[in-house]
Amino acid sequence: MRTAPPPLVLLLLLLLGLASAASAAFTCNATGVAATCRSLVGFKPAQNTTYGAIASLFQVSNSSLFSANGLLLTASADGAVAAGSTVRVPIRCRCANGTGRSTGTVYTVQNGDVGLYNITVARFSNLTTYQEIGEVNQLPDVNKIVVGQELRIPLPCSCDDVDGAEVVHLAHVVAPESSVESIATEFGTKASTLLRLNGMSDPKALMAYQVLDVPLHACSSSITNNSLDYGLRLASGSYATTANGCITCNCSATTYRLDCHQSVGQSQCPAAATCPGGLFIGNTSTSGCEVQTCSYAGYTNTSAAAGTNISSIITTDRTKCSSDGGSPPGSDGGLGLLRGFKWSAALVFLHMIWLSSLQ
Ligand SMILES: *[C@@H]1O[C@H](CO)[C@@H](O)[C@H](O)[C@H]1NC(C)=O
Ligand SMILES: *[C@@H]1O[C@H](CO)[C@@H](O)[C@H](O)[C@H]1NC(C)=O
Ligand SMILES: *[C@@H]1O[C@H](CO)[C@@H](O)[C@H](O)[C@H]1NC(C)=O
Ligand SMILES: *[C@@H]1O[C@H](CO)[C@@H](O)[C@H](O)[C@H]1NC(C)=O
Ligand SMILES: *[C@@H]1O[C@H](CO)[C@@H](O)[C@H](O)[C@H]1NC(C)=O
Ligand SMILES: *[C@@H]1O[C@H](CO)[C@@H](O)[C@H](O)[C@H]1NC(C)=O
Ligand SMILES: *[C@@H]1O[C@H](CO)[C@@H](O)[C@H](O)[C@H]1NC(C)=O
Ligand SMILES: *[C@@H]1O[C@H](CO)[C@@H](O)[C@H](O)[C@H]1NC(C)=O
Ligand SMILES: *[C@@H]1O[C@H](CO)[C@@H](O)[C@H](O)[C@H]1NC(C)=O
Ligand SMILES: *[C@@H]1O[C@H](CO)[C@@H](O)[C@H](O)[C@H]1NC(C)=O
Ligand SMILES: CC(=O)N[C@H]1CO[C@H](CO)[C@@H](O)[C@@H]1O
Repeated sequence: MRTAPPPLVLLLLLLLGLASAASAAFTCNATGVAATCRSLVGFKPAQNTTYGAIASLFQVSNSSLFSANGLLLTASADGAVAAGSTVRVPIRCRCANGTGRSTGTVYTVQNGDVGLYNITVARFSNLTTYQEIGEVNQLPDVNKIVVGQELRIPLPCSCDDVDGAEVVHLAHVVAPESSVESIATEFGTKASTLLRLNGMSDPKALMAYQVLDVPLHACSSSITNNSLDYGLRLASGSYATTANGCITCNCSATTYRLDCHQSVGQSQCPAAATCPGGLFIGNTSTSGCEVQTCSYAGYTNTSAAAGTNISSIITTDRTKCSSDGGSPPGSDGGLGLLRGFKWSAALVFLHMIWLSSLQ
């Protein structure tokens, strides 16, 4: 057991002003159902590790970690992750009082953890600060920790739209040699957007190891706000399974539209369900100038009689006639893409009924 505090390190840091990034929390003004979403943190392990170890460190499933990084679900949890490489970890974000935070990760203090600062650097690659861990866990003294103690680890996140568009927020730890411009280029955003989002006025104020809120272009989805997976936003090149694993959605960088289809090899799912026009989820049909896509729009989970599980997947049918399409006036940004689409009112409820394994 050790409680060894690094008072000198802390004191030095405070004196040098290096600890000024006391709050890594991101702005999040979203309210209501929009105040909860899926967000990402860019984790850079300090030591060689595995996907499985990262999943257990952040308490996320192996499969959600694979899918957030574009790996197949059949990837091995023992797959090696080299020190210093970046792995995107999907976290559940909650917004309150203007800031976004994830508190789903609980860390158990281990032998060799010399204090909260050491934990933030050596275990969580600077994604949080020792001040915030102290605050969230109401620790009177940030230097007093004991092996076996459980600490909630606050991680920065946000659910806000950026410039009117849906994004996935990524908590990015700034590498020493990078600039606001280089980070913007790396993640396909604008330097001005990064500055505004992070409340910075001067790009030169960027500090090494500060956590930057980086908005990633998200695929637009048809998931409605009454669905249990509302807020499932995916960045390009990633995918996720949802609706109790029955639906898999991919985000492709070419269309920036969420492509969802029935998962293969899931046993507790309903038989392939159809949309109007005989389409299956994810199918598109073209007839003349009309294009119909059967899109996944979410699921609900209404509890039924004991032992029975009923969920409903809602699908929306969308049609486009190229006669209204043409070339949309380019005055309204990203929304221009949706011009010419008519959203039909068709909603299909697919009942997924399965017997509980408990008899
Ligand atoms: C969020 O709210 C704060 C305080 O009300 C405001 O200063 C800020 O501009 C808002 N941010 C966004 C992105 O709406
Ligand atoms: C990930 O997979 C490993 C190895 O199969 C397993 O030990 C671990 O429990 C899994 N982690 C989670 C969070 O499911
Ligand atoms: C970490 O893994 C890399 C290969 O990915 C290897 O070259 C290196 O020796 C490993 N380092 C340690 C400390 O095991
Ligand atoms: C938000 O602020 C209210 C009132 O100031 C407070 O009661 C509440 O605990 C705060 N919520 C969080 C998550 O900080
Ligand atoms: C933190 O602890 C690790 C061992 O977990 C150690 O190797 C490292 O030097 C420590 N870092 C600091 C900054 O104290
Ligand atoms: C975390 O920050 C410390 C300095 O505070 C630095 O030495 C270390 O390399 C950083 N680690 C990562 C993964 O950014
Ligand atoms: C859900 O979306 C509908 C429109 O699609 C809107 O009228 C309603 O206010 C939204 N509900 C919530 C709780 O945001
Ligand atoms: C979705 O992504 C997964 C993993 O990259 C891939 O195996 C699958 O074929 C993709 N599905 C579609 C419909 O693009
Ligand atoms: C669905 O409802 C059942 C019964 O109320 C509950 O046990 C289960 O956790 C719910 N599933 C989800 C994904 O919310
Ligand atoms: C409903 O399904 C969920 C997910 O498979 C399961 O965790 C839950 O126990 C089920 N509830 C009932 C009442 O069968
Ligand atoms: C025409 C077409 O794309 N049909 C596909 C619709 O979706 C089902 C199930 O995902 C596929 O089996 C069909 O090939």
